Amino acid sequence: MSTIVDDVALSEVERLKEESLGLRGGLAAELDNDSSHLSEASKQILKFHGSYQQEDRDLRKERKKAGLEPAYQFMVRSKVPGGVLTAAQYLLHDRLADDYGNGTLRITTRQGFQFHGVLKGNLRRHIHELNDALVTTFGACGDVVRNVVTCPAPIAGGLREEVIEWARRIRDETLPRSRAYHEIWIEGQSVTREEAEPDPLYGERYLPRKFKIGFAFPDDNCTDVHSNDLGLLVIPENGRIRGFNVLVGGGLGMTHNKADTYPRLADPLAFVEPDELIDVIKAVIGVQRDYGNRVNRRRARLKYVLDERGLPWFREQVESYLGRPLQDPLPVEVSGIEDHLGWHEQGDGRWFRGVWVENGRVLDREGLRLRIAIREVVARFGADIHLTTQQNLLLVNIAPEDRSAVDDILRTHGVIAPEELTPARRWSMACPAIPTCPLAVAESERVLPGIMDELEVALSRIGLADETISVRMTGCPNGCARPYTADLAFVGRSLNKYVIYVGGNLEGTRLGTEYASLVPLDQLVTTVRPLLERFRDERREGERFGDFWNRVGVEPLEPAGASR
Ligand code: SRM
Ligand code: SF4
Repeated sequence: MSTIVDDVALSEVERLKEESLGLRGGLAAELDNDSSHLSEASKQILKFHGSYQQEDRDLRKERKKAGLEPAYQFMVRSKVPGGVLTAAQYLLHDRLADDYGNGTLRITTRQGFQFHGVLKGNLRRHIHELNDALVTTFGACGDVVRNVVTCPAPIAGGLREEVIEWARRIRDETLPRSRAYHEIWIEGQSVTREEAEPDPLYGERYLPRKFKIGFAFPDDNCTDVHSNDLGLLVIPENGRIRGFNVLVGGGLGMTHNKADTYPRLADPLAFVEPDELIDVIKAVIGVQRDYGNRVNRRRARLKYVLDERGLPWFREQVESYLGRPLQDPLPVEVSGIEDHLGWHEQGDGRWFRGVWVENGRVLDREGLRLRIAIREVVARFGADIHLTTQQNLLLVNIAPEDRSAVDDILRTHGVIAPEELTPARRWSMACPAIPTCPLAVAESERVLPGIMDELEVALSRIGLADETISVRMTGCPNGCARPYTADLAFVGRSLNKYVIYVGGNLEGTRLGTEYASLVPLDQLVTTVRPLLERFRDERREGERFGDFWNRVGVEPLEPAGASR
């Protein structure tokens, strides 16, 4: 396998991966020692196993002052292709949130569940128990293929089940070959090995960076397919899958003030028939493995290989790895999106109910006992749980006669029905940010509900209460809640200050542009208000907020604090 970089210049993570002997390193031994946290090297390797070392940032100052070490804790992420969990798997997640986590479950923007607040001493048991229920965390994080996303809604004749099977197949085909995960978490060993198992797909250094794969349907891009390194647009024909348009080079992460990092949407590369899909995916991964940047992790995603070398070069490489020419992509693009909330027939006599989960946090708090409600529905009616990439969940396989009982349970526990939400809140998302995310420079999940309260008042006064606008917020520019494809986004810039983006769209086919920077949290809505008013006054019939500002063009404001 050819690598394009000089070994001397490799980033530190590259060395760690190579020396870890198949993702083992010293992790097993460190899990058994008395320390509350891991070494730098083991922290990196742990990511591949689906967990991140974090600290409770709310306690940082106080503990530092008291001369204490940080309040170390771990985030554990389960990898669930298409977000599909059986009732039993969900109930296990629910129990583990209490047994080892902080009592909440976080639905992620890639259809996984995250546990926060797990202590090191509980990590082995936690991950072991998930595996007992056939839920893996292997590859949920790290420089490998991440959770494969696809529409989780069981829509009759919608080919969804078939595509979920494809997502599972891709997971199986792209799981690292190393037995390290099995040894550490399932067998509970502390052994070290002399050598790693050969891994034809990943080699010894795995990929230069995380690699994301997602499916979508032309009329339903509920997964934001263009934000993936490798997007697969299903081409349906007469009730079957004719093939897939392969899109390459999506990714949203960027760093403020580093112009050579930026969000990018995936470009169409080729049309592939179902029987060649796995080979093409492996060829694309192979090119990224061999040509992706292993020196600078900020520039290591596939999108930069594409921009540096061009799509024609990339296509030639994929063809050469594949050993045959690719067909041109079909002229099919995304044209719609669904959030799958509320009641829908499955076509097999049963129903599913999409439940809105504010910023993906399944919790119990005053006025809302969401975890209890979901647990009760799952336990009583055997409902399976499907997670969406908008951080919501679907209660699946409900008998028609049980629908009103399900509604009663949800209502009595304070769960808001989707039709009671304003469209803006219904389509809003925030990343976790503070207190768990070490990269957050500003709040997100904890402040978006308040911002939405303010925005709703403004929208109502302006006469836009029923307007569908996607609003997304993140605590830093990494883009975890996909802010750059939203109609309106607030991206953390520094403590309590945000960059405002406008002009993306609900369908996820366009990036927004920067409108204002360094806007204090308490001025976000007032800063956006003139944009809403002008939209109301000058929009074309049926035009959406993001479409309007994309057509008209935004003139960026001077940064707040600079002379205006
Ligand atoms: Fe993310 C890093 C949370 C989806 C781009 N992301 C992180 C970490 C692990 C912080 C860290 O590295 O220490 C965050 C943990 C926060 C916490 O406390 O839990 C984190 N990312 C999340 C989740 C939970 C956000 C959410 O609101 O659900 C999502 C988990 C998905 C999953 O189940 O796998 C999540 N992250 C995304 C997405 C959206 C997507 O994939 O559709 C993106 C943008 C798309 C992309 O990858 O380009 C995203 N996360 C990043 C980046 C920037 C990567 C880059 O290319 O620059 C980082 C930072 C990094 O990797 O260095 C990051
Ligand atoms: Fe953390 Fe930034 Fe991702 Fe939010 S966007 S979870 S702050 S890395």
